[in-house]
Amino acid sequence: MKPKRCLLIGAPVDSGKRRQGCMMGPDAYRTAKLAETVAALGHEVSDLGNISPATIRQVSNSNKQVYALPETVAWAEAIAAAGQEAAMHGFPIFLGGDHSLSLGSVAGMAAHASSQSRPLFILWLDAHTDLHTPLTSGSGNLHGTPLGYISGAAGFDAFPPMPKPVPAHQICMIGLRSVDAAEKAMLQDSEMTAVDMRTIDEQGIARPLAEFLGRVAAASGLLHVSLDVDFLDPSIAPAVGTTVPGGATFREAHLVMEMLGDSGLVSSLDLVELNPFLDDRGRTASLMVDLTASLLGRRVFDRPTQSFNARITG
Ligand code: 4U7
Ligand code: MN
Ligand code: MN
Ligand code: MN
Repeated sequence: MKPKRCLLIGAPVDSGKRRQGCMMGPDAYRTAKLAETVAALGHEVSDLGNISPATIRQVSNSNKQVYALPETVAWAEAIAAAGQEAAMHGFPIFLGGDHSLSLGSVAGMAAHASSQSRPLFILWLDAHTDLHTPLTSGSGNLHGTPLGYISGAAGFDAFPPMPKPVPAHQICMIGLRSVDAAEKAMLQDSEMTAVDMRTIDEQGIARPLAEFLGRVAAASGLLHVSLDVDFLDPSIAPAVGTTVPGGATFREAHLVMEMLGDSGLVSSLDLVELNPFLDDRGRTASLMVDLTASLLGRRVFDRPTQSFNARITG
């Protein structure tokens, strides 16, 4: 793999849901030696430290259930600005922080893609679809809304406008097993690719991923990957507030990251939803670091991947 300039952006945002702890995520990744691990693969790594939210302003919202909207908007503004700046200089890795982080990271990457006149594709590795809006969310937890925002849904007036909403056919979700009725309805007439765990059981995880990567490559797109800890099965990744049984296995998760790395298409990465307060001697943090290593080129043996992808899709 060509050496990258990896820029670690700590974003300890914890306002996207009521249960706290994701604020400790960036330091857990540092403790699990993320920077050292990535550097050992031959990449240049700079840890930019933790960013702070922008100024918190009062914002209006009609859904009284929504939790910590002003804080989450302030975080999104800061994360988008830091991300757009970092993308001009290297490969941003956002260390969350809960998944409301992506309200900022993807906005930043969308602005960057737009400045490069390249289409932005999104791979969402998650048990959930995160398609709610501040108007539709039943829980009021904004970590369940970033794909709504990214895809241009209504109800995000408090947030900076998405530079360019990501077209539905450029969004792929893999790992789904907890989807609300309202979200199912939103998916119904949408062109987003939604791969649930049953599809993975029946077809394997490589096939749908290779199909999506083929589309990214054909469009010369940039690819932002958002990895929610709850994509993984809770038996291997307990440190998350929203565990759902039946998630990706250790090897399924590594295979995804290896294929992403081999594709050479990934331009930015979110590591989100790690709650170190719920971890078991750091094993979830360490697994997330190892998955990042797989994305960035750690291999047992190198193999000709183009032919592998062709074999899977062909
Ligand atoms: B995560 C949920 F109701 N849909 O809106 C909601 F099931 O970032 C869950 O994927 C959201 O962890 C999960 O609160 C957000 C719920
Ligand atoms: Mn600069
Ligand atoms: Mn999520
Ligand atoms: Mn989730």
